[in-house]
Amino acid sequence: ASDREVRGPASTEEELSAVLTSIDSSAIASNIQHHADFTPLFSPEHSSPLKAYHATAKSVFDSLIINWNATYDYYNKVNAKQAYYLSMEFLQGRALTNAIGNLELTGQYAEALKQLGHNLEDVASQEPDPALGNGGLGRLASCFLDSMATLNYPAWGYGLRYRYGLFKQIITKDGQEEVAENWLEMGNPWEIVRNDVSYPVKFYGKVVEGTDGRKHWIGGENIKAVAHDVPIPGYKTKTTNNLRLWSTTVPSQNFDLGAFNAGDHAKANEAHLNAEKICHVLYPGDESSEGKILRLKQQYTLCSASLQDIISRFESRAGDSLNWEDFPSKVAVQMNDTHPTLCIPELMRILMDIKGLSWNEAWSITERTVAYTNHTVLPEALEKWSLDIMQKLLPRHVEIIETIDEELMNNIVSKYGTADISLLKQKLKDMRILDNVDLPASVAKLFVKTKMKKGKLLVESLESIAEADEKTEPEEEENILSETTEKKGESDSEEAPDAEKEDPEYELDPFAKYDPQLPRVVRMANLCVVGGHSVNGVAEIHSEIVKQDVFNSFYEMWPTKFQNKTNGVTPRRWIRFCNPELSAIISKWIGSDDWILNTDKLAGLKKFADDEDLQSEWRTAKRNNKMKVVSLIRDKTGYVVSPDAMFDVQVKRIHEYKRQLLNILGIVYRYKKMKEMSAKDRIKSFVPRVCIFGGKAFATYVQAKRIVKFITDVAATVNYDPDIGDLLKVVFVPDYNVSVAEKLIPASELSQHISTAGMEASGTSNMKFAMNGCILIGTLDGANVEIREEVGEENFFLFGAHAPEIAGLRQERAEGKVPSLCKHLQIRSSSM
Ligand code: B1H
Repeated sequence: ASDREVRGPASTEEELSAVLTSIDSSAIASNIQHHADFTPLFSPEHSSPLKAYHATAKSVFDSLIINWNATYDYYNKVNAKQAYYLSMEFLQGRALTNAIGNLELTGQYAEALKQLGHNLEDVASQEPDPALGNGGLGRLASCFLDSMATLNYPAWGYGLRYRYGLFKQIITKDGQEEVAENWLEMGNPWEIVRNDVSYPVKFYGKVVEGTDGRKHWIGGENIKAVAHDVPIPGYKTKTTNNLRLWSTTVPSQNFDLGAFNAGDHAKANEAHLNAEKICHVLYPGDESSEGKILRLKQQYTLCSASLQDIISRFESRAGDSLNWEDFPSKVAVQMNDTHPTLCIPELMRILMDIKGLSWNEAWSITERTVAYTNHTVLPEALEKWSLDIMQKLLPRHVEIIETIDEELMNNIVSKYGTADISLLKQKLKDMRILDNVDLPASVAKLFVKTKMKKGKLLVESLESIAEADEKTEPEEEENILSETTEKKGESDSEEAPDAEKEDPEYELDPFAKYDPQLPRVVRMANLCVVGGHSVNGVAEIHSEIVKQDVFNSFYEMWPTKFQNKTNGVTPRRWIRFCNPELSAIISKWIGSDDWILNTDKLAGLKKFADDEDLQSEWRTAKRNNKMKVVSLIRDKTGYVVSPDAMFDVQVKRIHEYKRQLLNILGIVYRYKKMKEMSAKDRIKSFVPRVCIFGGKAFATYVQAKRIVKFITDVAATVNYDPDIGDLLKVVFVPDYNVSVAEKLIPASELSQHISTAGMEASGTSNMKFAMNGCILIGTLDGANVEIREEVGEENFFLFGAHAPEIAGLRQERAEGKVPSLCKHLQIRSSSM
């Protein structure tokens, strides 16, 4: 059915069945009716939009299944190398409009629903918007899935099927309140439960050495991860990939029937609850240690179940010619940030303890298989796990991590040597995976000083250090322990230790010891950089900061590991489907709709930029989109805003570094200026604006919640001020999510991307706004830099200090100086 040039493996043969474009609307209508009649989830008497939605979704799902199965069979048959995107978050947004759009069946479905007395838009709006992600990171994962299917790449997503996604945000007079979002309440027509695809996942227990020489992880708590599959259709292609989400339950034999029959119902259900709570919520509050353990269990469940599944697929596709060396040429595991870091020790564990490979074989395979995307350089956001918690929960993985850490240290020692001991210390400090953990004997011996004084030994491991020292070659010893060689020579003498003689006492450099006051932690990002073959940042400036700053020592060690992959967004969801009117105008003027597959083609509009007809069509589309937002704002906030005012939008997670506070303070300033003027001057001096905010604050992030409250308070003051009228309105749209974004972005005229330079890794809404004909005001941060290059400086309001200036400005502030206004900070009052 597709006439586009096919590029991937999925369409190079005739394996895949045709996309069902030939289906006409009456066939679709009877299919929808069939589902409404024979799978009645709701009372059969009347056909509500909700019932119509479920029946429609089932009918679309039928179409997807054919291509989905065919895609799977094809990958199996050709044993394609498959990419796996492991992510704790997928912010999929609604599926219906996207699926029929990608199948090119939107017109037919609209017509079919009309025949059944419904309207497609109303029906589509019945779908809950599953919030299985926080923001940019989760949405990026979903955009990648769409693009990979569209490009016919054999690629799957793996994630968790949270029972409740991110909270629903309610705005009250006290600011943000969080309410559980039960997105599965009415069932999910877009998934298939694969009860036959499940894997055991273990926590706690202990490690024993078997007679076979392998390590065995035994006992503990055992749960079962069950696959739920969601089809990911590509656009204008037969390729339909898979998003596999795990839910957790108990292995069936675990129900304590005895306890139940004895009346102890709580005890009987304990194991169930314990297993199922792993997938209850997207981000369990981790202030408590229970919350931390749950989050770690989530991460491990994702890694363990996904890797067991990937490995079993690899084995079954390899058949009789199974060769583990082939693994990296058949499997690529991309870790979306550090949340799936446990993939590294888990793959090592499976390869060594279950498949019987040696450490070196397993390490080489692991390293070539996994890769890591970094999404943040904020120190507080770099994941650190308590070693003590991890040791209890995943004892075998901690052993493996300790060995990786030790090998890393040996690498560092051989690269930097011991001539400059403070450099060596610095490198170990920067790069070690374990932080505030004793150096292992093999490394600690480099930091031993010996004294001849009697006294209490300082560390228990001294014995092994002494042993290690005895084996050290004399030249090396001299080099390492130059200050103390003489004294050590005595201790190494052949003479039997004499109790009467002064015993040598070894004292460790404080560097080699842990501080019992501080927590011992595993630095997940360091493990990712060491264990993977590739590390990428998500925009040019961010990737530079990754190399030059946050991971500089690693960059020095492995310069070729580091690369940039600037984020992107799917033009299907973010122009074609969310802004059909603008899309039609673009296609008409370009003379083709191939820009939907290749956004470079949008440049074809350039030559018509001054054409008044295009401009007028463009303005009409924008105004129609604004009218929809006027209704949305009225419905959600009660405020009535004018579609003739400029829509100035800042929508993203609420965070200090994103500087919603700066935006709202600018608004307060503007409001005060207005109040100082006469009505006549006011109208002359200001362009009418509606300042729209949206975004959720993390539930325990007090400062962010205060910003939300402040914005809504400013709104309540400004919006009711009769002096101001339509000149200024401030709106906080509650519960910002993908479907709200799909309405706001096409209606925006100015959007704010004003993070402190160097803090926002990329930002992705900036791309969506730009694609919908909205002008950006922003700092030189994240992908703003590249967007500004693309759209041209004249179409971007540059704002704020540059990244390299920030440290100096902070320093000046800390010293109590008023920062010198650097050249980028000069604000003309007329631009307010
Ligand atoms: C981004 C996160 C993130 N970076 C921790 N880091 C989380 C970190 O639940 N957690 O623990 C969740 C999310 N998210 C965002 O990723 C960046 O801030 C954006 O700048 C970037 O565009 C996006 C996608 O790369």
